[in-house]
Amino acid sequence: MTRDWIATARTLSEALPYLQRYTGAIVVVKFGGNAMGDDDAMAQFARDVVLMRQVGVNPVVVHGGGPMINDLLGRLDIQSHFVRGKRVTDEAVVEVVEMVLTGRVNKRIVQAIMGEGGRAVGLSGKDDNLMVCEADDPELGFVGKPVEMNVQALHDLFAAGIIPVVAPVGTGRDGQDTYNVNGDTAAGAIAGALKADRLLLLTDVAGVKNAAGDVVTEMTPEDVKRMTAEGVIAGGMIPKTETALKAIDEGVRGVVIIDGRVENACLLELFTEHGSGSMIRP
Ligand code: X2W
Repeated sequence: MTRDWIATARTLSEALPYLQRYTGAIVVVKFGGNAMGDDDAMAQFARDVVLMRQVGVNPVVVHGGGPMINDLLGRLDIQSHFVRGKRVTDEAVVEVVEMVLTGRVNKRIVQAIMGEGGRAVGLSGKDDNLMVCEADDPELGFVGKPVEMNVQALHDLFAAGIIPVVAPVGTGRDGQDTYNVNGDTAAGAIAGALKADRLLLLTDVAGVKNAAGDVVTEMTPEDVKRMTAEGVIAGGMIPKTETALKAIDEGVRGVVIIDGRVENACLLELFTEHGSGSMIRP
C-alpha cells in the first residue's frame, strides 16, 4: 500500500518538467467514433482532458462518430457508402450526419467533461463560421473540404477556461449549405489554424507500423512520405498520416497517432517520458 502511494508521488514529481513544458500549450485531440467505447471509456477520456485543462493546457476536442451515423442511417433505412475513406453524402445523409454529430455525440462528450468537473461548450464548424467549406469532390456530394477557418471563438473559450468540443460539420461560404467533414480532416484544419503544439489523433490501432510490424515511435514527414511510397503505410492509416503532414505544413509542432483504447493515452503521451504511439514532427 505504502509503495503505491510512493509511486504515485514519484509519478507526479516526474511529470513536473512536462507540466512546465505544456503550460499554455494548445493541444487538439481527435476523438474518433471507434475510440469512444462505453461510458467508462468516455469518462476516462473526459478525465484526461479535464486534467490537461487543470494543469494549464488548452485542450480542444474534435470528435468523429462514424459508427453512430451508421447506426441512425440504418434505423432510418438510408443507404450510404464510402469512397476513399469518405462517406458519400447526399441531402438525406447530411441531415442525419448533422443531427448525430452536433446532437447526441457532441453532447455526450460535453456531458462527460462536465461530469468530471471540467467546463465544456460544444460547437460545430457552423458556429461563428469556425470551419467554412467547399465541396471536396463532386462524386462525394456534401463532403466538405475546409477552406477558411475562424478560430477566434476557440481562443475566447480558452481564455474563459472552457474546453471547446467541436463536431466536424462545416458551413458553406453562403452560410447555407451543410458539409460533412471527415473527423481527422477537421481536427487537422483546426490544429493548423491554431498552430497547435500537439495534434493527438486517437485511433483504435497502436500507431504507425514499419515493415517488420513494430510501432515506429518517432518519424519525420520525410519518413512518412518514404514509408507511404514503399506501401508500408497503407489503408486506413493514410488519411491520418496525410492529415498529419498537412497539419505540420500549416505550423502544428507535432502530430501523434495514438491508441485511444489504452487507459490514459493522452496523459501518457503528454506527461511521461514514455509517450505512446507514433510522433510525427520535422
Ligand atoms: C465522417 C464524419 C464522422 C467521422 C462520416 O460521415 O462518417 C466523412 O466521411 P470517425 O468516427 O472519426 O470516423 N465524414 C466525410 O469522421 O467519424
